[in-house]
Amino acid sequence: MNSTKKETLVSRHIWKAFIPLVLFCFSCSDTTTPSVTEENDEGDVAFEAKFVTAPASVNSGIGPLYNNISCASCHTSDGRGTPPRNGEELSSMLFRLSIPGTSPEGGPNPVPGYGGQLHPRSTYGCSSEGTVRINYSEIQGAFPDGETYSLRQPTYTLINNYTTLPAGVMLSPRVAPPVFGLGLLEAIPENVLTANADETDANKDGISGRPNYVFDVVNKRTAIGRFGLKSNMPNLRQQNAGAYNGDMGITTSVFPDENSVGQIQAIPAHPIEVDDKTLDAVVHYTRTLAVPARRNSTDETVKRGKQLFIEANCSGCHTPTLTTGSVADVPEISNQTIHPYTDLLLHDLGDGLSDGRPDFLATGNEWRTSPLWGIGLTELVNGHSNFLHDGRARNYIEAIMWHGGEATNARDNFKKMPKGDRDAVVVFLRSL
Ligand code: HEC
Ligand code: HEC
Ligand SMILES: [Ca+2]
Ligand SMILES: [Ca+2]
Ligand SMILES: [Ca+2]
Repeated sequence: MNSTKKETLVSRHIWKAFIPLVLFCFSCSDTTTPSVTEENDEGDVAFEAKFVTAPASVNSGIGPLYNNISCASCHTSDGRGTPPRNGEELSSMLFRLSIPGTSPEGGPNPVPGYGGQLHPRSTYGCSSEGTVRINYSEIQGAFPDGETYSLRQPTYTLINNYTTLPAGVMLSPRVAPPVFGLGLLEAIPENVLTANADETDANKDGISGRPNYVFDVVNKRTAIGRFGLKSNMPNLRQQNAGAYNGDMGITTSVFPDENSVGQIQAIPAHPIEVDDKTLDAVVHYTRTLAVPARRNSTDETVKRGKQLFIEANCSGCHTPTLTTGSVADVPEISNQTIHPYTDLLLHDLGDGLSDGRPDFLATGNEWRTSPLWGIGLTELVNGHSNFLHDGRARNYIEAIMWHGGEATNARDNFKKMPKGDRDAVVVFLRSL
């Protein structure tokens, strides 16, 4: 990797509260000290900015309906959120909503009075749309050698709804994922993604990943999906503008209308709340936030764990290596060999993980392969190890044992491993 290209990658900021030192590379072959550009400082500040009720002189216009007040309040330290613990309110987890059918763009069909997302918080003049009660039950399991594990099965019930819900409302729980390395994922050429797809499972390995195709609202056309937990967003600009609008009630040029569809009468007309300069800075920030460096990659157990990960065919979806294309004006992310451990494709992971809610082409059972880079720092940075789309898994083993559907063979290969090998896979994941 060309080291001069990397100098503008923001590394100082990621996971900054904990480890301001190591975070410089994707391929982990050199030790360039990263610096931060002015544009990224602006994006960094904007990512953390806490919005307040209008009118205010800065960061004005939260809501009237919203989930949280800043990007960083959900993407904690640029890492991941959690489901609420004992009696806490929803904070870094949100619920997408829809009814059967599709929107004119082919996306989820919004719920009358609620739109496409549940908004538990509101400013004065509007009501909270409701919240979700989460109950967990435990499903006991055991490995052939007798070691036990327990899977936490959630049930979600929409409660305190401000107005009648139509029949057939579908809920999709989603916890905020980490936000580093995304520019590199955006820079993977589309033909690389489609080349990894195998929708009819021609090679008969039980894995039939396929791309999602979603709606690009700026260019008004269908585009391959890359972001969001069902690859339901085409690019970072739309993803970030969508987050401002959907998660915070902040309008931009991309989404100029407030999200408070059912209570629109409560809001006087007003100019957009975040201008293009700030939106562009946030996009640049999420595009250039560096991936944490690998740790212990030459350790013997880590190497064995990686080998086992490949032999079990975890790598059939969690693709270890990809190459980015050229991105105009962003040399930092162009033509890089990366190790994201994702194919960005949709895979049916079985009924156990299903949310039962389609999202463009994704069925309820299908999810985007989670990138595994950086996952090993979750506990250090976020203080927990809640994995999967709704944070139900409490550790790596539970995350793996929830895999079903196309990942059944890989999961069973893991399940059959002797304990020492299972531990080595976890040690490998912790090194990412
Ligand atoms: C209420 C919590 C919450 C807030 C606030 C929030 N996000 Fe997110 N973010 C999420 C969730 C949940 C997802 C996954 C969404 C999905 O699957 O549709 C996500 C996804 C993303 C992604 C895509 C990550 C990936 O791996 O595909 C980016 C980028 C992102 N958010 C940026 C932002 C920015 C920028 C802001 C502030 C403008 C923001 N988010 C505010 C919860 C939040
Ligand atoms: C058929 C494709 C496929 C295979 C094979 C597969 N995975 Fe996954 N993996 C996924 C998808 C899709 C998700 C996201 C599921 C969700 O969020 O509900 C995921 C999520 C994960 C997560 C949680 C990531 C996070 O950020 O929350 C871990 C850890 C993981 N996989 C490890 C493994 C290991 C280890 C194996 C091999 C034993 C494996 N996976 C095999 C597709 C696959
Ligand atoms: Ca607003
Ligand atoms: Ca709503
Ligand atoms: Ca296949």
